[in-house]
Amino acid sequence: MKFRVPDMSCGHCTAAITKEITALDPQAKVTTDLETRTVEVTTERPSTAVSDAIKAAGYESALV
Ligand SMILES: [Cu+2]
Repeated sequence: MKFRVPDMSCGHCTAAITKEITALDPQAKVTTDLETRTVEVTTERPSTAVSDAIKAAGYESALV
């Protein structure tokens, strides 16, 4: 699944988002792209749980 995270603007943001998603699912594969402000996540968890984790990091997201 892939999310657009408009306010993700630097390495601090990507680290915070990756940390929260990994807390949700330690097996998750997280790839962030600052250029397109997207986060690609490979996980068994539902997208709603992942977007909640991104929100917990302090960011709004939309499923792409
Ligand atoms: Cu940042």
